[in-house]
Amino acid sequence: MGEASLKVGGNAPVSNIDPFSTAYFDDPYPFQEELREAGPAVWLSRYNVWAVARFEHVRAMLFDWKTYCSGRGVGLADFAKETPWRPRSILLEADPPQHGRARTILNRVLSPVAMKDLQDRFARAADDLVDTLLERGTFDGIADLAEAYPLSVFPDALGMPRENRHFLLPYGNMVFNAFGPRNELFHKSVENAAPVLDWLAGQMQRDQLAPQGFGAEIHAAVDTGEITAEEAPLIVRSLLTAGVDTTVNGIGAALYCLARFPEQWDHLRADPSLARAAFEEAVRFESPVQTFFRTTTRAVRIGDVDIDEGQKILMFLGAANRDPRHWEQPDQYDITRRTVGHVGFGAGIHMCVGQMLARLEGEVVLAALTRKVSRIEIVDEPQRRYNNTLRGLAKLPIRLQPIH
Ligand code: OVM
Repeated sequence: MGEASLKVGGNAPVSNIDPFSTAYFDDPYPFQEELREAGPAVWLSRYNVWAVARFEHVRAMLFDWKTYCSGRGVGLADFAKETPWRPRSILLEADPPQHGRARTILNRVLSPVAMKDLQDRFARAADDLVDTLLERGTFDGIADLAEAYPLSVFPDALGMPRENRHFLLPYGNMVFNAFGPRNELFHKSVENAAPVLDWLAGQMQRDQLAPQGFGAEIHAAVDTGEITAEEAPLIVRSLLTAGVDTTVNGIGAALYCLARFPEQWDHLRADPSLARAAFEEAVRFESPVQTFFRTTTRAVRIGDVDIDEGQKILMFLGAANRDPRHWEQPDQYDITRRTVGHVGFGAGIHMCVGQMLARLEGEVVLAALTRKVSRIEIVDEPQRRYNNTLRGLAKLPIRLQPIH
């Protein structure tokens, strides 16, 4: 730290902060503050990319897809210069007009109306899980709740067969690491990639998906001519990739917040209608998806910093969500806060297409807890899970105190 004020290459602040290091993951907040304070855009000398960490500029980038494209990848690798490690996503790693065709399908499959049909089933699954966990009393809030819940509802909603669901978490861990540099974290997560990728190749296909579910609905769009038979499996892949680890870390974040800030838990118990707001604030506060890159399609100026065409810019969603230029007391978890506008789900044309599903899952889990639990206690040291993109815990030992 301390180098951020050093100016090289004209008007650009420079920093040697490594946002993909364990020191950063252990406590990102001083680093994020340094990046926000250094300037509207900061040159990251370790990776030769730009960093944007202020809310105003992250938000502007997310809305300006023409200037800040996704088609050259949303990770560190520039697809114009190197071959993607997996076939490019036609949703996440695409620009209009291709992006729009895939997006239209998923907008429909994951629409608010579609979520209504899932509501009762999802709420019942949350109730059942919390009942089981209350009987145990003490358990791991990550494995036994934050992971167990999405795994109990999402694969069924997608229409996956029962076997091989254990591949979902390692696959997600791999992809989200792969948005970062080829560091030790990445190499470790792809060590055993072959069986995972073999499973994935099959699981994307039509004949591997139940006749009812998100997967079947995506493939049905081939019959109507909306998408090609080559595109459908890739759109299913987007759900397999983005549908589990994200919600795991969202629910984990909410649980960790409510366990750490008991006055917020008491407030939620007193007014359970705040369950959705409590989840949303956890997404702002922890920002489970910390960063994504864009690539400039032309020379641009961000604030007073000049940036060339073809440059990678790392958007710090988590830093933007705690920027004191935009948020009052950003480092406080406050379930009554107006969270609208946070960029935890992104913004603009790529804004999380599964956000309604994520919120449904988060809400029913927190609502089930408020109905049955009086106290959430952390009983042992939480352990962080390191990932180049995702922020969350590996372990959260907790004890639930039942009501009565
Ligand atoms: C995709 C994809 C993968 C990872 C994340 C994501 C957060 C999408 O393959 O389309 O969105």
